[in-house]
Amino acid sequence: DFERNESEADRDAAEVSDPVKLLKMAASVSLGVGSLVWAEDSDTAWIDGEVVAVNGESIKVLCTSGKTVVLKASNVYPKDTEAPPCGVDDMTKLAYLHEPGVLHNLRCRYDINEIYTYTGNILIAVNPFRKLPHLYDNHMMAQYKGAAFGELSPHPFAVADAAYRQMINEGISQSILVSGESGAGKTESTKLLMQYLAYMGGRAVAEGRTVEQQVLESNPVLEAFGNAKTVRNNNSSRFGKFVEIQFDQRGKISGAAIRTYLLERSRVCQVSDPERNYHCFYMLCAAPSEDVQRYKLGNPRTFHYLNQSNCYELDGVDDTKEYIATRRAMDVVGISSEEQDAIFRVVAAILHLGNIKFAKGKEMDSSVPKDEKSWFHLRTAAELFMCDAKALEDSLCKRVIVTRDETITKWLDPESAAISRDALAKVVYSRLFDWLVDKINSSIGQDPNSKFLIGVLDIYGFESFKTNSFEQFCINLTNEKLQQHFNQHVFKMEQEEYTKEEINWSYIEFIDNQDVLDLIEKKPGGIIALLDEACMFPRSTHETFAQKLYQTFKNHKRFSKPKLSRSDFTICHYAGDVTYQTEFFLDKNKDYVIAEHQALLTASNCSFVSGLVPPSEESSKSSKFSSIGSRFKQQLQALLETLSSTEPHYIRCVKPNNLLKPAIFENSNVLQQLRCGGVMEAIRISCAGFPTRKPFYEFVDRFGILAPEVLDGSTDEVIACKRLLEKERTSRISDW
Ligand code: AOV
Ligand code: MG
Repeated sequence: DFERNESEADRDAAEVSDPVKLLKMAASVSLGVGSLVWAEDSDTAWIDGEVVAVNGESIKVLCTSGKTVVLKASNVYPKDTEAPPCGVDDMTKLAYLHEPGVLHNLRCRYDINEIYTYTGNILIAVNPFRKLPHLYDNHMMAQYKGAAFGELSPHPFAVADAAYRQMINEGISQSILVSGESGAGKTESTKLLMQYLAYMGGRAVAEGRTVEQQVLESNPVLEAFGNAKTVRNNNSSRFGKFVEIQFDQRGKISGAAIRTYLLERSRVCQVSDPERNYHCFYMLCAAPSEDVQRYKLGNPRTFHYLNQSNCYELDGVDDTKEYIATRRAMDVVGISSEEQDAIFRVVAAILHLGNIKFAKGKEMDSSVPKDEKSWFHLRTAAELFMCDAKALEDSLCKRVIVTRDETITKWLDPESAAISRDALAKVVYSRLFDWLVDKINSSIGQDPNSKFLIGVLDIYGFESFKTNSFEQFCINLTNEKLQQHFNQHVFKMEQEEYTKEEINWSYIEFIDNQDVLDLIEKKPGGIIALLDEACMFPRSTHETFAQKLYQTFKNHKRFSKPKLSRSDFTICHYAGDVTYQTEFFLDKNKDYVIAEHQALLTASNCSFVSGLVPPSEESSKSSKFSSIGSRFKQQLQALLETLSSTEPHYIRCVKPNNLLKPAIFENSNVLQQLRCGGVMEAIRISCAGFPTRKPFYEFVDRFGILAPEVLDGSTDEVIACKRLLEKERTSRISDW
């Protein structure tokens, strides 16, 4: 590494905290008339052109689009004229590691279907939105097996292979963290990683249901129940997932554990056009007719939980086939046919439940099923849940209040009864999902003697929508935590590299987001703690909660109150500001089963249904409060502890456009993702030091012309480089 001398490094030390300056420094070559450059552009982010005039700090550029612009020098970067037209497979091979260079490189590669690129050890994957089967077949896996990292084209297989070999050679557990926004390709990448690990760690013998087959087949099962079409992705995972694959001494897969995080519950009852509810509902409606009859289903358009949106079918997806495939996958992961029957009975019961409408009853403020149709759906739901129809009606329309001296039965008005119905549907569905995860885990089995593992994390990326609720709050907390982990790791890797080459790196800093984490999860006093407090205090509303936040964090530099709002708050996240609406925070944070629902399900004649609500929770009638936020925080804590004990590898997925179409690469969109995913930050850290790394022979090749006399052909490259540098220094001094 020769790019700069010490005095320059000293000078830079004072400026390292400014990323723009840093990037600029990394590209510190003087621009003159005729220089080929990248100029900042409001439409395309960056446009290339040629400098036609320089006037102090302002530079005039003739762009390739034909227009001429005058820009400040800080908005113009030199263009890498040596990079091959089809790009380089590792960003660190670029002569200038700046934003336009990185973007241009990704784009050139994407145009020729090279969707994978490294930035050092990080793999960037740009979603092709088209099938590229040749990239992932057995032949490909065989090629990557044992190949040195960086030798073949960048690929998830290479990352998985590096993890696997590091685990075997050094005996250290590994993790592969896949991130990116919705639809960027996290789940697809995760499946490729699992496919490769199953290939490497599988047993050659065909045992029927091998552990690795079960691990792979857990994907379609969890996707059927936990994925749905959203505006951002036709197969969007509505939960986070960490799959831990355990290996024995010989490197063979000996067990696995799947942890899931925060399934989106609201979707079960509420779908907005053009999204869909969870895939399993449509699959079951499209099942072979004997199954449709058995579960008393029919056209999905007749169910309230599905017909709130006009979308029923997905392009290129046949729900009948999916149903059969899901059943087969359930067989493989060890779900018996009786259990499968119970699962689909519950799914069907939820659809019938959703069709029960309520009208005013005889008593004041009471409710009854509205019409004969509603009565029919109520009876059918009860039948499918295998519980008493009257008990179901009561649990939806009444509440029993136990006071010190008496028990009072209170009616619910039609509106409250509908809320009660939806609460039941959500609880049953989320418990069903948890049951599936538990079942898959116990049937795959854990290996208590496993020496090491490889964990694969597929978790929701940073979210910032027009309205952001509790879910976004939790998702963004996850991303803050992972970002901290990522920064610390990238920083550590840089340090190690420098120590190896005996280079002083003490001037490199990185931005730590500990202050945001404290704001959210500090105990006591953080936002989650204040939310829990509000949930336990009966008279709190979202407005009193917001007031409390405003008071507490008045002077916090990561927190602010939007001017025209009485209950929103804004957090300044590492990836940008997000304003949260507190309206449903309190409700969504409370985790409990309504006692009447608990009693209803417990009394079911179907042990599967009663098993969904274990009796230990019967005490939920008491005011004992369990918080989703706090539990999620603990889950994250445990996840990060696991991750810290592993050697991490990173895959950053990028979504090239929001149309979900091939061959469209939107510059600004991609840049935003590179920034949010920490790729730019990783590059920044790298730029703070010695970003350009050239092998010795290239250096001699490029600069040998400056002092041809030091090269006598016989000297080795390292000595030749040293001589070249010494020669260069003495000639500079004599120039003075
Ligand atoms: P996500 O997991 O990142 O979103 P997916 O992995 O589901 O995104 O990818 C979205 C869609 O992009 C897939 O259904 C494929 O159609 C396509 N796709 C992604 N990667 C590839 C690939 N390597 N080759 C071909 N097509 C691909 V979300 O779960 O919404 O955050 O919550
Ligand atoms: Mg996904």
